Amino acid sequence: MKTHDRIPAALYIILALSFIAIHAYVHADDGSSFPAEDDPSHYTEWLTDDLPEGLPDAHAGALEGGNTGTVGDTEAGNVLQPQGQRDDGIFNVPTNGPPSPLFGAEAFTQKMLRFEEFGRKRLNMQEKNIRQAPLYRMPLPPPMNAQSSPNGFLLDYFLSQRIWPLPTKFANDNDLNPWQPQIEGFIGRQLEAPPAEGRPPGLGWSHQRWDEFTPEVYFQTATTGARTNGGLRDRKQRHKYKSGEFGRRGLYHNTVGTPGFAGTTSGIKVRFHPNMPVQGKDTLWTFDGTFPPKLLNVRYGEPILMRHYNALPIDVAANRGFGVHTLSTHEHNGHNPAESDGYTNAFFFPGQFYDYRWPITLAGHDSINTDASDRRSGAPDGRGGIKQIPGDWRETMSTHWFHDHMLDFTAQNVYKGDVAMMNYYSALDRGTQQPPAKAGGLVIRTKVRIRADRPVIA
Ligand SMILES: [Cu+2]
Repeated sequence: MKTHDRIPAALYIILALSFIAIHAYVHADDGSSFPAEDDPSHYTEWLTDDLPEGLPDAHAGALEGGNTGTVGDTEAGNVLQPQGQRDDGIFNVPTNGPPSPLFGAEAFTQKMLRFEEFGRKRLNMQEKNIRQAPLYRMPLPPPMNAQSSPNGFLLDYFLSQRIWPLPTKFANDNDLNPWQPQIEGFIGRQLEAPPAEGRPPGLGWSHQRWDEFTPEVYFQTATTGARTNGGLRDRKQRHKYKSGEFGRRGLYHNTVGTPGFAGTTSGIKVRFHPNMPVQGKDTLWTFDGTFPPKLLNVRYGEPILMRHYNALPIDVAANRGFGVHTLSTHEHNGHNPAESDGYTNAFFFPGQFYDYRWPITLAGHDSINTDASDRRSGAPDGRGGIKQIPGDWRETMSTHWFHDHMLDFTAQNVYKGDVAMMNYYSALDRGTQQPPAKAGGLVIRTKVRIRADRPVIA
């Protein structure tokens, strides 16, 4: 007698019902269903044996170009040549070269730059005219040559435009990579309709539960070579250089500490100390390509979209021997769906963008406090109150960062500068940093100002 003959009929019914329930749950939202056979992202069996013969490298196509098309090209551009990186013929990680010169810079002899906010714009996908194409829109400015990044002034103008084309659930392959001619010219062959968005195609890479976590705010940025800050985000700073320590008499009103930088980051060059040299476009790659380093402020329960452009050199060897020009961005420790989380090999090329949609939900969104009745689970509502959200308040997070996650190059690209800070605001922040107006009928105010630019001990 086989085992299943002994299973009572009631159990069959329970099994059948639970299967239907699970099935219904999976299909309740289109984002959770499985990609069909003809979908480019359809799942294949896990492969645990040796890889089949003739399989292209994971990075095939990503490292073409350069003078010789080999790693020798990146070595040639490196300041520290291979022989200078070796000790007695042994390659000593990381460089075994001499320590970096300090150019006479001493500790605590400069003012530290404050983070510069990306700033966010409202995105209302229900808005009446939102689908209307702008009358004029400048495309992503192309670089002068394959070894360059776009002109900074043009790039700033480009980034200040409203988001277009609109973000979509599926990766955008209607529009083409605007740098197609420059890329073709460099690699010496035609590309077959290279898409504008680098997010892989198909249901498997579409934004999960897009209708439920539609982005309400967005910002646009480009990872690009180091350049002088053009003040693109001055008006995006929430303090507007008018309040607190950023206000007229505040410690940070002047961003650099020398004349000409009152209430602006315009003119700030990418360098670590006034004595040190300004970093070149091939030595540092940052968000916007500028200093100060960037900060993103988000609120729980407010899904946000980052349209991330890759404005790095087309020539993979134009990196001074360090870092790779393909990008994949990871929001470190966020509760984000895989397609927006710097997933292995979901990377994008120069000229392309990638829409990262971060739902900014509490862990346990679907299983704990689902009716959002717990006052501790929430976010500032912008009016001094709390907007309650589902999920587990004990999982509330605050200080994050996001960074490049390119397979095999994460360390290099992070060290190269492709990092940004991120603050999560929650119900635990109470929406205000002010102390209670009165404590026991007594108002106590202290005013402490530490002047970092003046030594306390002479
Ligand atoms: Cu990380």
